[in-house]
Amino acid sequence: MKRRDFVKKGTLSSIAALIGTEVVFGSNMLKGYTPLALQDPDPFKLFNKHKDMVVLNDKPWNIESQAHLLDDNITPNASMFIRNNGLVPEDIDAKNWTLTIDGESVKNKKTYTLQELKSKFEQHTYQLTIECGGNGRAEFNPPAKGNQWTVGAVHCASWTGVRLRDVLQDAGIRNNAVYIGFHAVDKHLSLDPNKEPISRGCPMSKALQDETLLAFKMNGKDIPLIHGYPLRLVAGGWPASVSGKWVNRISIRNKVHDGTKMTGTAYRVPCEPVAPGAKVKDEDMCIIESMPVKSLITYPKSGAIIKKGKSLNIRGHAWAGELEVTKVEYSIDFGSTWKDCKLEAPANRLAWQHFSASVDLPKLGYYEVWARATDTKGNAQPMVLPGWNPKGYLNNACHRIAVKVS
Ligand SMILES: Nc1nc2c(c(=O)[nH]1)N[C@H]1C(S)=C(S)[C@@H](COP(=O)(O)O)O[C@H]1N2
Ligand SMILES: [Mo]
Repeated sequence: MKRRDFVKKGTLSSIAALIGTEVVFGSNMLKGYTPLALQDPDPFKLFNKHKDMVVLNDKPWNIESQAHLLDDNITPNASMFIRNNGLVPEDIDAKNWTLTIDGESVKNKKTYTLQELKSKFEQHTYQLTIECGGNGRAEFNPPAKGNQWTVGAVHCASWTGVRLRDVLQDAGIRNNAVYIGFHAVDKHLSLDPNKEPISRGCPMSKALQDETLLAFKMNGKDIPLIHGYPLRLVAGGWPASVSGKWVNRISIRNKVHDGTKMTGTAYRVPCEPVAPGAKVKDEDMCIIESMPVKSLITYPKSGAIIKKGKSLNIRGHAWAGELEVTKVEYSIDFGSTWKDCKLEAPANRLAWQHFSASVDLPKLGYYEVWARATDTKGNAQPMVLPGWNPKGYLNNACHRIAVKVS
């Protein structure tokens, strides 16, 4: 039973049990009245999140992680950031859930139950790095509107599902297909049923990759509601906005998908670099595809104090969108000199890679440890903010932590 129903039907003593103490003048409450203590949900309890997560917005829910919470190789639910454009759907009926494949370029429009998807197609599990296009937005100047993510809008969980490719091919893909677009059941903030909060997609080449899944499990369990239960599109390495949660329809399009947040300036950057603060025309903005190379020091937590004479063991993860990371280096002198970290191969394509190093800090005092990753094409993270863009996307500047030797 949902808490709200419980409160509606609840007796005074059950309400008291939920609040944890007696409601002193409770018998005066009107029938159906919900006490304030039960009106304002605690997001950490509601979504099973770590108490150090940072709430950026509650309507819609946007909750950021922090570097030190992302230390696990496979991100647990408790540390996964939440990004919503609309209202979290309630009353999900997984038993009667269906996925429809339609669009101009489908050969036969088809609808599958969740059970059919699970039994008809081979299942696959991949660890996939999913980073919000706006991760790092808080640093841009002039500032960009939108959630002020710092570094925590990224996760790499393990996703299990069927390949989108297998399902699209089962329905049949016409030769003129260029893009897919997802549709989901979350509601627009205006509650207007004709408006979708978000409906994005990707070119067929990305849709047909081995690792692009229609997932029904995350870290071996049902996907938590807030991350897309019961069915989620996952397209690792691309802006997380492509990975539609609560998906019930995928359209095979004969043109670039034109759903909500595909057009205008959403998830687009200037096709050519511009000066900070410049006005950019819509037609000069290009859709973000692969995310850029990036890394995060997840241990120790920034602010750590090290005993003199001890070396400092650092570790973290690095990822590079569609590419692999070939090198992670660290610097303790503000980027003047760099040394190699130990770097592991990814668990599979599009999974983040783990790095570690033993860092010698020569004398007492304050240091910063910076990390810099390089991808297979030789692109390295910039030491400071990369190209300014109107919406504050793609900040892949080197992550840094402060440490003190005392
Ligand atoms: N249906 C639906 N899917 C969605 C969104 C949404 O608002 N609705 N937000 C997108 C964006 S912008 C991001 S960054 C990711 C966030 O995924 P997470 O909340 O599981 O971390 O979901 C994407 N998929
Ligand atoms: Mo996002």
